[in-house]
Amino acid sequence: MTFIDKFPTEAKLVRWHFGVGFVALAIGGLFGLVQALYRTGHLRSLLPINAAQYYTVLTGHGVLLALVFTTFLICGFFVWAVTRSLDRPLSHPRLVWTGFISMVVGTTLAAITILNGFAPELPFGSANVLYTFYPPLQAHPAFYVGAALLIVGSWIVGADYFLTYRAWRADNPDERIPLQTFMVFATFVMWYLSSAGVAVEVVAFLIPWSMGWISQVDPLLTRTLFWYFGHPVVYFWLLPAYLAWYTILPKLAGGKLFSDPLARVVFVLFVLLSTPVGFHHQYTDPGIAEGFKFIAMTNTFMLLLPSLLTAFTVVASLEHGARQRGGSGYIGWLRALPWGKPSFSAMALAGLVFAAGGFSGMINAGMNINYLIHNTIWVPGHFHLTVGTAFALTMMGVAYWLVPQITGKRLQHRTLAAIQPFVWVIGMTLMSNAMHRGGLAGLPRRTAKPLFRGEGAAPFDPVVGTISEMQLQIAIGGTLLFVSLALFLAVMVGTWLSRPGMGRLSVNGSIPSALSGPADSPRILDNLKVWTAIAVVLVIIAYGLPLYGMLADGVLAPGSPGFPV
Ligand code: HAS
Ligand code: CU
Repeated sequence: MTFIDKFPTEAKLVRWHFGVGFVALAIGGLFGLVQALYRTGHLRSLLPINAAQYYTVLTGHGVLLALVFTTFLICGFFVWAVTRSLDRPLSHPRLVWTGFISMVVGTTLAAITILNGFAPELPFGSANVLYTFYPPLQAHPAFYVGAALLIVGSWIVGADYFLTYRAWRADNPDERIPLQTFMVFATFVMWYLSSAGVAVEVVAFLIPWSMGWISQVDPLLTRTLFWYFGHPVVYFWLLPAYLAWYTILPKLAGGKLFSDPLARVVFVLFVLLSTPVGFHHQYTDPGIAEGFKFIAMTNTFMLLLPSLLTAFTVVASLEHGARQRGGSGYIGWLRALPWGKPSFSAMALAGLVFAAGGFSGMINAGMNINYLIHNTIWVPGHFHLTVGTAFALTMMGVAYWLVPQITGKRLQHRTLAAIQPFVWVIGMTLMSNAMHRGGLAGLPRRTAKPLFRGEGAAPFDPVVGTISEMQLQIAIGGTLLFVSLALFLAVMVGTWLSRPGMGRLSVNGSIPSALSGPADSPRILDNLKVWTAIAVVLVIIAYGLPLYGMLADGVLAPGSPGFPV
């Protein structure tokens, strides 16, 4: 039975979340194209923006994609995951609608202030503050209120995952918590723990400051609160992709998940270690003692473990699937995978690209080598492989598989869908490789000027290649990404507009059990209360003293007393 027939209310909720997310994706993606061309100086004269508006486009791109698209997709996807794996409807769908509306209102408020950058004469404020929005850049209060409503909305949606589980538990007192629900919980526990930081930043400091109620804020404190949230948020994006790679991808490959217990261990490790690492974004910030940065670095390297375990488990599961399909040889089995199936190829390619993104993450994380790449275009190179592909392309794969199940309609334009993930990967390879290389040559991130080539250009001297050639690759790569995005949206809109009567399709939405099931692991693994308590202790160890230092000289006073270095 298709999901929509069994759970019509939940299917509708997923559709709405995905729908809003895809609108954000369309606008944010268009901004991406504009910005790639403007920044690299290609076709600049055709673009209707000036240098100041480059930052409007950049803010819109970052906020709509990294914050809005992600949050809507995750909340919707998890509605499906919880409902499917508990095999029961949500206990309080109205709560989820409430959260959804809060997120839509928040997004609208923030979007209006950002978009007003295109017509600053209009009275809707401004918000050229980029997606990290830290002081001293200041936005209109509506931007911060919007951001807060987006986050609070996701909290409300998340509450119903837990309430639904409680109802399920009452009926199933002895059963192990199903893997997908466990993964959703681990993700949300981490999300509640970490997004509290940005909530404090926004509500206690940024809103009062932008309203003029307080005259100044402490930039170091607000940055620290931001990055306390800003690292775990990347796992808020990654873990839904992992949920898909662990539970959907092996099935699409014709196999089974290799190990359910190992998957649980991975998610527990993320709960424990995702938050006490935020200082790895602040290695160059003065006012934080090197020792605390060192602790964050050590934790970050331990945090590689769950991803390396994931690489092992997911690839083993895919190999199992490929061998079931007749694949053989050491790597020859790769050919037996269903590369023509867009849901599979999107997710598998996203995984392969993430392997490269993970390696650039390891370089970022080294305290000494970070100084080489910090604030260069290397960093956008890194995060387009991670959130921009591991998350975004995986969610496109999820959509190819799930949208027929939540609409009851057959996927349209299948040929376009089949080529779309490959176009994405080619575009991303060109763009992100050139960004990494540009970063090594010292090209800064987040700047509209200068062009770094031609007359009067700053003297950048890359070891291999030229700045112009890198800029060209970024422009071509960005354009291919936009083409790929347009293909994806055409498939989605085409499917949405098609008639359900025309071959109402029953996609096989079942998920086979793992080769090694949950019974092979101790029950303590499921006890998220214990893991959450340990996570809180680790947060206190990592953040207690540094925060005390920042607050000791007065909550609003900039800076912190000197630390012996
Ligand atoms: Fe990062 C900056 C370190 C992962 C996103 N990161 C950023 C920023 C973003 C971001 C958005 O330490 C910029 C923030 C800003 O605007 O300033 N990052 C890491 C590390 C990891 C990491 C150590 N990042 C992510 C993920 C992101 C993300 C995930 C989003 C989703 N990152 C940093 C640091 C900075 C940073 C510093 C600050 C830089 C600076 O100076 O500003 C690790 O979690 C990575 C571990 C991953 C692996 C890869 C394992 C491979 C797998 C693939 C399996 C293959 C499959 C396919 C499934 C070790 C799991 C199989 C298919 C077949 C066909 C076989
Ligand atoms: Cu990080």
